[in-house]
Amino acid sequence: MTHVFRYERLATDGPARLGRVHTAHGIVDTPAFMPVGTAATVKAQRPEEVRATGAQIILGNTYHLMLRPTAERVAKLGGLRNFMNWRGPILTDSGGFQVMSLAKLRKMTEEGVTFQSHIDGTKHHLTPERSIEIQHLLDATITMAFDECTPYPASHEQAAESMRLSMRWAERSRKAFVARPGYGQFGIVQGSVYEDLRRESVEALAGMDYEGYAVGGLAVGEGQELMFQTLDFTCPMMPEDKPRYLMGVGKPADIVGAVARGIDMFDCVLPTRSGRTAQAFTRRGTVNLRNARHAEDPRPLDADCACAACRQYSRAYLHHLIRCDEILGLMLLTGHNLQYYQDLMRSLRGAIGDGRLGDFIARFEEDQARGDI
Ligand code: PRF
Ligand code: ZN
Repeated sequence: MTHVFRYERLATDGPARLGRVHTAHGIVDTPAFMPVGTAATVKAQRPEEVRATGAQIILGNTYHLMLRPTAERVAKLGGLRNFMNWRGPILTDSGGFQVMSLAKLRKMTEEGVTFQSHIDGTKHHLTPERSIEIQHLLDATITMAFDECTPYPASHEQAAESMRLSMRWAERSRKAFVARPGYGQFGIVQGSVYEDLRRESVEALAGMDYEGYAVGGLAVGEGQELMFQTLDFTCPMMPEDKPRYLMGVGKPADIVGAVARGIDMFDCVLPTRSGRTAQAFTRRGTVNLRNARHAEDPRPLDADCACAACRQYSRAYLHHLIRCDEILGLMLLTGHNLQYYQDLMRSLRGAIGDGRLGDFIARFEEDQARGDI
C-alpha cells in the first residue's frame, strides 16, 4: 500500500492517457469509471460484487450522507469505507450539485447554500468549509472542492459570475482541506461552454495546486457535440501531471469520446439507475429488457459478457423478473451494467497502451450502431 497521492502517466495515444492514481486506499487504473454509491451503497450490489466487476474506486455523496445518517454518525462508525465495507478508495462529491438538483427552497449567497432536505424538510447549510469537513468526517480518499454547477444555457456574463464564485469557493475549499498522506482534493473547472472562462478557471485552480482537476458544468443539457467541443479546448489547458475527472458522465459513447480527448475519470448513475429504466448496456447498444420481444428469448443478454446475469440466465428470465418488479432483476441488471462499464474502461486502457485507440473507437461505434439482434 502506497501512502503518497500520485498520478503516474504510463502511456498516451493522442490526447488520451493511460495512467494510475496511487492513493492511501489503493491504486486506480485510469481511464477509470467510478460506480455511484450515493447512500453508502452502490444500489443492489454488495461491495465485493462491485469490486469483482473491476471497479477500484466508488463515489459517495456529501449531500445524501449529511442528511442521513449524518457525517458525524459515519465518522463515529469508522468512516464511509468501514461503514459500508468498501475496501478501496472513495471519492465524495461536495454537495452543491445535489442541493441544486434535489433540495427544496434553496438560497445561495457568497457564504454558501441554505436548503431544505428533500427527505424531511429540515433546514441545512452548506459552505465550502462545512462540505470539506463533512468529506473528512466521511474519510473520503478524494474530496471535491465545493462549487456551483452553472446551469445550461448560461450567458457569458452569468457563466463568468458563477465560475468566479466557484473559484472563490475553491480557494476556501483548499484552505479547509487537511492534507494527509495518500489523500487528495480535486478542484472543479467551471465556465460553461466558453473557452476564455474555462481558461480563467483552470488557471485559478492550477494556482491552488490540487491533487487532481475535475471538469464540472458539462452533461447538463448542452448535448454531446458541445460537450466534446468544450473538452477539446479545456483538456489541453489542464495540468498534464494530474488526473482529470469529468463529473457525471455518462453514456458509453460519451466516455469513449471524453477519454479520446484526455479525461481519466468518470462517474455516472446510468449503469446503476437501471432499476428505474430496465435499460441494459451491451456491445450492441442499449437493450430495454421490459420489451415484450425478450419474453421467450432463451439467449443471454450479452454473449460476450462474463457477469452472472449473462452467464447464468436468459433474456426471457431477466424480462420476467423485471416485469414482476423482482429485486433479483435489479441486482442482475445492475451487475451486468457495472460489468459492461468496467469492461469498456479495461478495453480503453488496453487500446491506449497499445496505441490503437483510433481503431478501437471505430470498432466500438460500428458495434454500437449495429444494434441489438
Ligand atoms: N459539480 C459537482 N458535481 C457534479 C457536477 C458539477 O459540475 C456535475 C456536472 N455534470 C455532475 N456532478 N460538484
Ligand atoms: Zn452481463
